[in-house]
Amino acid sequence: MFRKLMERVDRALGRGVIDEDLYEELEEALLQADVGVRTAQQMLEELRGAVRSERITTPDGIKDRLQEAIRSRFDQKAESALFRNMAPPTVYLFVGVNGVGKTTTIGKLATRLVKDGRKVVLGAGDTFRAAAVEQLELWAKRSGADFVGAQPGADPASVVFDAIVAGKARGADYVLADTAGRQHSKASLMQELSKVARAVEKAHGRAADEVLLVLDANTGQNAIRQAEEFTAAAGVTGLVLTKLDGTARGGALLGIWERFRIPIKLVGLGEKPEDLRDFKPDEFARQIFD
Ligand SMILES: Nc1nc2c(ncn2[C@@H]2O[C@H](COP(=O)(O)OP(=O)(O)O)[C@@H](O)[C@H]2O)c(=O)[nH]1
Ligand SMILES: [Mg+2]
Repeated sequence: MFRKLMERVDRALGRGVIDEDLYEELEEALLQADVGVRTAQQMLEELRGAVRSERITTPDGIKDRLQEAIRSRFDQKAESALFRNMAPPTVYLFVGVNGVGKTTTIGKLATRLVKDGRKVVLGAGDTFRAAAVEQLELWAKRSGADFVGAQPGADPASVVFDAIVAGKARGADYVLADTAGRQHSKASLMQELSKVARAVEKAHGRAADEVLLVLDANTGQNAIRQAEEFTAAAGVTGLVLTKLDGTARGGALLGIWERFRIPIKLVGLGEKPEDLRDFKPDEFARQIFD
């Protein structure tokens, strides 16, 4: 991740002089990595200030400082670990547009939780196509989670309701509920998500413990638009950024964090069960420079 950004930064720094051209190239590199204009400019301002006050003269010094600028942007005041409710089952609702990696993330998280000895129920709230239900069922089998399925076209809210009722009856620690990202309009998306939210409350007597918005890192600035719509529709409590393997565009994460201040909880680094990580600002900033 960020490989292209760092190639550009290295090239710019390779000349060995800190001048206006260098700052311009660094700004260009940040923009190319989908860091928004405002954020990129702020980071460059910070960098200029640090170069002056800390008398930074070398490319390595600049690089360290840029890394620090990225890391400090992510200093999450809000809790970034997934919330675990002391009154089980803890319920996570996964939302996001089609293809971002909701189902895969649920599968990966189920794998992790089951490995940790938790009892997990997966709810197939994406009832749009039979294949979507089967995909989640396969993840349930692979991970050792229980599965509450649905007929294609069934009401997503009632599937989520059933999954929570089953989770309670079976003494599950977690219920992870999938939803469909396909909607004809913003209005119908809101309607469906609020219906699902009501079903969670009805089944459980409380709201979902986390509403996790899944975003594909490859969509760049478009991810910001999705964040806008889903935060309005679904009361998102955390973000999951997928497909950070093999992309140069992790920079959108900075923009989303700056704008929404929703904690980033998980990142997806591939399609395999183990390709899920907690989001750690330090690690993220360090990886950028590997
Ligand atoms: N490379 C990569 N592929 C991913 C990742 N997460 C999901 N995918 C792939 O993205 C595609 C869509 O994922 P899916 O979970 O079906 O998305 P959904 O429609 O939001 O449920 C699938 O081919 C997944 O294997 C990731 O972190 N890295
Ligand atoms: Mg899916």
